[in-house]
Amino acid sequence: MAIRLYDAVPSSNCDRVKIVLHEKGLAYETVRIDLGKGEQRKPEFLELNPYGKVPVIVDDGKVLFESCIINEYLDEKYPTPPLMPKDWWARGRVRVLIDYGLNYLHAQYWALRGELLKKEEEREPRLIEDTRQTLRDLLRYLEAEIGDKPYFMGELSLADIALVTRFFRMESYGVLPAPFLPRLGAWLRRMKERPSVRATL
Ligand SMILES: N[C@@H](CCC(=O)N[C@@H](CS)C(=O)NCC(=O)O)C(=O)O
Repeated sequence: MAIRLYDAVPSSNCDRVKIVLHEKGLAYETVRIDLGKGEQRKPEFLELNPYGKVPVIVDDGKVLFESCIINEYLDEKYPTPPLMPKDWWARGRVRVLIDYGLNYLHAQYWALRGELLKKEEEREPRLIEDTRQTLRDLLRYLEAEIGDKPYFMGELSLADIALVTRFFRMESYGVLPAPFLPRLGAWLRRMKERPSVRATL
């Protein structure tokens, strides 16, 4: 039975799971949740995910939510091609990089997003520019971390996949490209060329 994915469009959190499904060549069917209509708060959806958020997957009748947890599950259950390094420390690093790019940056990212979602006349241009700059400064850590490697851990891993959907948004919010983040720029171009990413984004 194909994996069922409850998704929404657009949703960078759902895209993160779709990229892993594509990388692994796994068949899946989607059930579209209309977030604008509040379908994620319906009792039948809350039974699947009490957080009231997509993505959710059902695999062999078993339910999972939270995109990064789903991705680790998919990688463990369907190990080809592997998307986590074998080394224990390197596995920890994958999780640290994901935490940095998604959680540590979240407040600034969310503030910028909130400002850009306002009507143009209600936006504060100074706040937008300052927040973009703060985010660029926070990204210096990831710039140093990727170094001259094609992917964060050398080979493609769940870190690249978790971060790329957030980076797409950052690009559309004007955070990237930045002259002092050339390696992240090159990594993003490399990620965009992957069939899994092209099929998803
Ligand atoms: N940490 C969650 C975040 C999921 C999330 O925020 N999903 C958004 C769509 S991208 C959502 O369902 N929002 C609906 C809502 O908050 O009401 C994950 O990684 O899966």
